[in-house]
Amino acid sequence: MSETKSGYIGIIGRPNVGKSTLMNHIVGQKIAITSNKPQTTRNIIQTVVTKGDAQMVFLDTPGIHQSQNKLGDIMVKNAKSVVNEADVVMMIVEPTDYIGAGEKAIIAMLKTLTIPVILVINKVDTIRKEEILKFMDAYRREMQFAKIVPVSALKGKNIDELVDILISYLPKGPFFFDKDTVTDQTEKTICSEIIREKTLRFMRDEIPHGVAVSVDKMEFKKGLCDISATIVCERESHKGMIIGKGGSMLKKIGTASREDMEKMLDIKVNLKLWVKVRNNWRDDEYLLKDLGFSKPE
Ligand SMILES: Nc1nc2c(ncn2[C@@H]2O[C@H](COP(=O)(O)OP(=O)(O)OP(=O)(O)O)[C@@H](O)[C@H]2O)c(=O)[nH]1
Ligand SMILES: [Mg+2]
Repeated sequence: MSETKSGYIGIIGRPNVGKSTLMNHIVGQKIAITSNKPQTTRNIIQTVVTKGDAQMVFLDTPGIHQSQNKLGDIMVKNAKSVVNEADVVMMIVEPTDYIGAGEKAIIAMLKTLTIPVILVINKVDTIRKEEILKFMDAYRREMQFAKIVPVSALKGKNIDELVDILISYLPKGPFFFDKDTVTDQTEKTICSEIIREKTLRFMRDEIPHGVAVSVDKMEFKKGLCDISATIVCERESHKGMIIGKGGSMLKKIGTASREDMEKMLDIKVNLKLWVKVRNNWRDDEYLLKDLGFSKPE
């Protein structure tokens, strides 16, 4: 038998740089939700990709940002904690030669590590080809990365090359998971995230940031799955907007969510949505825990 390689790959970076899009593309399935608003990912999401004799365990993380509430603190702590479990780290950035304070703070943290750090310059579909070298140089001056790889997660550009590079940095060792394992996310969690993604897509900025979703019931019957879920928001006024005129917004969120759930579960879904107000839940330790958010040990 040939020797196998396996390892954990931490994906870190500022919010909205395309971490979840990149992980979904590599795993070939939509596991993590994505949106054009920052702070979309709230938990560490694990996916497993087995390719030949190599097994990669990706850890997608919340974007590292200046947190404004307890939820933000938990998100950032969780994101930073993955570097302690990872065998390789990928720092994802946008294509620019302006390296801001946010990136610099992440780089300072990465400089303390002894594991290989690969810089991935994402979204290269948005720039002219000639600019890439300039951006690579700007980052090279900040830190000695093991590799700098330009990609487009959205267009799937240079991703196979990135995967081969990641495999080359994996330590030798047995697989951690069975070859068919894809993620640690349960169907229930993915369903609640789908609903949050639709509120991110359809609602104005401040509302989705204060939204959490819990799936209260998920029951498979003959050819059908009954799902009940609650959208938790921070204010009565937000509740009104989430429900919309005559329930129109909630219907829109529900229909789009149901379509995605049916695709994922491959079964007809009957979705019931409720909206509840929990004042300031993002700063309430008890409610945060209740909604499944906890700090790493
Ligand atoms: N043009 C372009 N857009 C991209 C690319 N990759 C991601 N995006 C877009 O960037 C936005 C953010 O993507 P996400 O994958 O949600 O970013 P993230 O880093 O996971 O964000 P957080 O979870 O908030 O930290 C979305 O609108 C994506 O469609 C890319 O290669 N090219
Ligand atoms: Mg994300």
